[in-house]
Amino acid sequence: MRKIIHIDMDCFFAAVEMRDNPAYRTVPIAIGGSRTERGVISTCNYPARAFGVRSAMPTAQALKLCPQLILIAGQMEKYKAASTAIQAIFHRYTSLVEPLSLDEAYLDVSDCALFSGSATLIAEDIRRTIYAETGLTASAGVAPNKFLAKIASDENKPNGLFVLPPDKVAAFVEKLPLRKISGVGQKTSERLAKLGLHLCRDIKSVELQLLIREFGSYAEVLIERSQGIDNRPVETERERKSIAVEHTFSTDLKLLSQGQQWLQQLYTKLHHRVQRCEATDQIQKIGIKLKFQDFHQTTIERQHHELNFPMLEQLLDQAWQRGEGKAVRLVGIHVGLKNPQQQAQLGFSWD
Ligand code: TTP
Ligand code: MG
Repeated sequence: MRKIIHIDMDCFFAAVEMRDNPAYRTVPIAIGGSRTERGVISTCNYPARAFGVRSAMPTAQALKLCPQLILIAGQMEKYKAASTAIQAIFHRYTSLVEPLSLDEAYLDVSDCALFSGSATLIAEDIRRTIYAETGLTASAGVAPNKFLAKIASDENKPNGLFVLPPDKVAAFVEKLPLRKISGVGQKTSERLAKLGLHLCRDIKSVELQLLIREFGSYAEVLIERSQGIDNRPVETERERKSIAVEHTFSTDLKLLSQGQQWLQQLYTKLHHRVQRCEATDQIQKIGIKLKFQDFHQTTIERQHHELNFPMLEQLLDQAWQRGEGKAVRLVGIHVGLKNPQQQAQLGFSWD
């Protein structure tokens, strides 16, 4: 049984601004784009959230909800410095740290001997240390896997801790809304609701074949997560060898032109993810994967140092021909990243 901690800083960018300017601490503030040029809010503090202001909301809408909202342009350098500081703190407890973004990470503390191995006490110590050294508050979730730890860190936000011990998992997931499962967005959630599925416990009553027909390979994730199962390891950035996105179609694609349309969407998604992982400089190859209607799959890769759409189109064409007329049930694209030694030589490091 593993012990995973998920740490997520509270209203991160806004918290940095409140720390550095006491006048901001009790009034609603938001970090983000201007009111005139169709800006959007990056984040806001909790007083602003009381008015309904949220991340990714157009600034104009935020100002309607909260006219006295103080808008701050934000300084990414300051947020990056705070991020580096918290990542360094994580590494004092374990080397198994997986950063998810500037303000979030998973830690696998299964083998951490501090505090007699109590993940709860380790999490409290991490929160205390972060506050002492950066003046910022963090929330933490402790659970037997990444999926549950991430949900747990949200339970007592801000500045809170939530521990989900293994013997409480079954009861906890029973009542958990399916949309808490990562990957269940608006669309999937609506499709689930149409089938009468709202909570994790509802999945148990559905025929496996129906789930597979409706959700393709994602059915497996739904079944596992809804039982509180998540065997994904905590992967340190150094171990990450590739970044991939893929899509399983509800109806198999017969035409290459349909594949090309999907490729555009997948490309946008992958591009975004590579940027989020700050991996743009680490790309070594790009590739494509197709799974055919008979479940056979094929992969083609090319050495290349950047994401390149025309090259992916070419690879799609080649891979499609390998199917010799078979319909395609899944398209995936990925980038291969430089190996850890090469990354270290480039000075790539979080610690
Ligand atoms: P989050 O952890 O999603 O949000 P948060 O830390 O501001 O608030 P919470 O207390 O709910 O955790 O994101 C971390 C930072 O990433 C956030 O401070 C600003 C940035 N961000 C954006 O720029 N745009 C976005 O849409 C989101 C969600 C976050
Ligand atoms: Mg946060």
